[in-house]
Amino acid sequence: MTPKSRLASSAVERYHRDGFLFPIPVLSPVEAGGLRRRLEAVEAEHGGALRGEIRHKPHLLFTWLADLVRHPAILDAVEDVLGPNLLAWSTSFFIKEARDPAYVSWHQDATYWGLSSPDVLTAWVAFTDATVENGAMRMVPGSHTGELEHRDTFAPHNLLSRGQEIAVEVDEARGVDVLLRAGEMSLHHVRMVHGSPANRSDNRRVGFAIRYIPTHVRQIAGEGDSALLVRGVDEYHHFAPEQPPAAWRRRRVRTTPRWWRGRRRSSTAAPGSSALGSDAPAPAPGRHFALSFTSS
Ligand SMILES: O=C(O)CCC(=O)C(=O)O
Repeated sequence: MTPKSRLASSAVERYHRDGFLFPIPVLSPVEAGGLRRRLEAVEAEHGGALRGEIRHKPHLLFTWLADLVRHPAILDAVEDVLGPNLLAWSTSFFIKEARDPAYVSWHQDATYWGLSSPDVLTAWVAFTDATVENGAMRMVPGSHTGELEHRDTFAPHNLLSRGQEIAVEVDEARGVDVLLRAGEMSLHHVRMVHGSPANRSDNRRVGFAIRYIPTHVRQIAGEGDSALLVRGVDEYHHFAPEQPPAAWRRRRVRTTPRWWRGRRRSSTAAPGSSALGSDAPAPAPGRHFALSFTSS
């Protein structure tokens, strides 16, 4: 059974005070195990680690990830923080293999995403347990109130695309380990100072980061950004509407009454344009359906 995840008002207050919240149970262990197996099947099909375009917004490629970004338990919690009208702006896996030197330097997401408002959060969904040994994220409580200077390092084992890191001293002793069981998630604010060390364990650590924004947020760093409406209505149309994978659309059509289908189409219509990336380079418009692999 899917756990319930409406947040208590004290939990929402804690999120606003600390800038993060965990653990929030959103998937059953069986669901989490199923998602991990799906990921590993894709990895096997592609000869190992996810590379290239599959790494950017994979929820637009795979139905099981499209379902995950719209999972009611995840969206209920996100809605309690960001309100009822929600876009999934970006997704990516953060995977650390067993004994992997890969790490994530201390950083704030806000500094390189170009979004108009700090009303942005990440839901980090654990496909495996996240422990101190396997490199769970660490967060500095209350560090989300301002933006700090960053520098690009391009350090070889840094999982961030430019190895960006905070250019001033971070009080690491205040860092909190975000420990999760498979199927739980954490939420973190777009200005949260966070990072994660290498995996010293014999097991892989897999997290799926979903970046949610309310529909009023705009992209101010460039033209032509896009996002997927996952709950409510988009009355702003600041982002070109993205399409979920084809199989997902087919299933929705089968289960949705005819009168409602017409309403949905017209209420989400907006001018189309190309996509702008988050941490990864911008993909070419329409590339999602040019790739040749199974989408579910
Ligand atoms: O998974 C990690 O270790 C880091 C993830 C991260 O930096 C993020 O989701 O913003």
